[in-house]
Amino acid sequence: MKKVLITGILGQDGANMAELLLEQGDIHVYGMMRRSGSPNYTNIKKFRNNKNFELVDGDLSDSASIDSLVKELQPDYLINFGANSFVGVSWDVPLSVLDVNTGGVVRCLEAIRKFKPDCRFYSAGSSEELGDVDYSPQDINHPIKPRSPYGASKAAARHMVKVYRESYDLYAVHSILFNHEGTRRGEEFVTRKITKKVAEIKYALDNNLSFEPLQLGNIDSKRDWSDSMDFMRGVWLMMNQDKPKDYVLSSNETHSVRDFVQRAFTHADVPGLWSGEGMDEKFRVFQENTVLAEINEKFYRPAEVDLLHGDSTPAREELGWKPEISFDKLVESMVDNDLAICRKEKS
Ligand code: NDP
Ligand code: GDR
Repeated sequence: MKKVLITGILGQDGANMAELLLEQGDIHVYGMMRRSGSPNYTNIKKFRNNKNFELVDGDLSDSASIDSLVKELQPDYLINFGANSFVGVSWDVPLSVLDVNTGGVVRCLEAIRKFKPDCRFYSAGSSEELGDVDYSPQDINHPIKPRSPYGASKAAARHMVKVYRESYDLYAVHSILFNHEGTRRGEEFVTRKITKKVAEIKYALDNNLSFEPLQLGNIDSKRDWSDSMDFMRGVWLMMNQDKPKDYVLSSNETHSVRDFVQRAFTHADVPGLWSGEGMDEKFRVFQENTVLAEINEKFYRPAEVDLLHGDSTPAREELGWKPEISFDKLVESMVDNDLAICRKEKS
């Protein structure tokens, strides 16, 4: 039975990848989590008791813990989804971001080099590495021009993966993942923040309750959003080729935050329109004055990546990968999920 060690197991991608691999029935998944704080097991509750699943302790900022996991478990694959992944806070804790996102990758590579050199390594790179974009759509050859400590930390990780791959002949991949979301998405990211609030507002309107509008920062920023499950299939394909190669995964479409808001409210049967300008722009119920969403300066970032639009043609042609979940379906599934959670919580 193949052994796969996944870091960041309680996050979105770690849980989705574990679910995908466990469905195959012949893979043993070790999910690495930090034992500190108060862990949230929501994302893994569906498979936590699967006989082929085991939680293990480790911290990407601690070399000893990564070394001993690789030495003892002897994994065939190490898929590194653990990270300080929220771009917005990366200005507040830049050194911690660098330590976990770059140092963590080097710690994994070192552990593999020392204790299991044939273990295949996956590093989750990001479209945030491209940052100040030169052209659209962006492919794997796009210059690296990060705009945040997070983006810079991932760019440095990318260089380290290349160095280790070439120096030690490791099967190590650092792919560029554009934004990917879903029902396991953390609530601080804009898509989930929107769908959660849409559900709360819908419930309030249906029950004649008062509510606070959704508050957002830069609604003009554009992202290439996909469903995380589609990406997990792509990552697994990348990990099972004859030779390691870095690919872009993206939907090849781009949508603004403003557009996401409109679609999410429309799907919840609360159609509305954006009106006004700049900081005074508001999203109101169609032909009414009720404000559903507004701008709050607090959610702006010190520097922004204005436009992300990927080109994943090589992954589609060479890996035979293609996303199955459209942007509309993604928004709808996230809204439906949050409506159900909201109703359950209030009942
Ligand atoms: P999440 O934030 O949902 O999950 C990240 C996980 O990493 C969390 O569970 C967190 O654990 C864990 N973690 C944080 N610090 C450490 C540490 N020091 N040691 C061990 N684990 C740690 O991210 P996603 O699942 O969305 O993303 C997965 C990976 O893909 C990340 O590397 C992210 O940067 C990258 N990526 C994601 C994209 C996306 O759109 N989702 C796009 C491009 C790249 P805890 O629960 O304890 O906080
Ligand atoms: P991003 O995702 O920074 O692209 O990083 P996020 O959802 O946080 O932001 C997307 C865009 O929305 C704008 N925005 C807001 N964002 C948040 N979080 N909250 C708000 O209130 C808000 N208002 C507007 C942001 O400014 C931004 O332009 C994600 C993460 O998963 C990274 O780990 C990953 O590498 C990249 O995607 C690709």
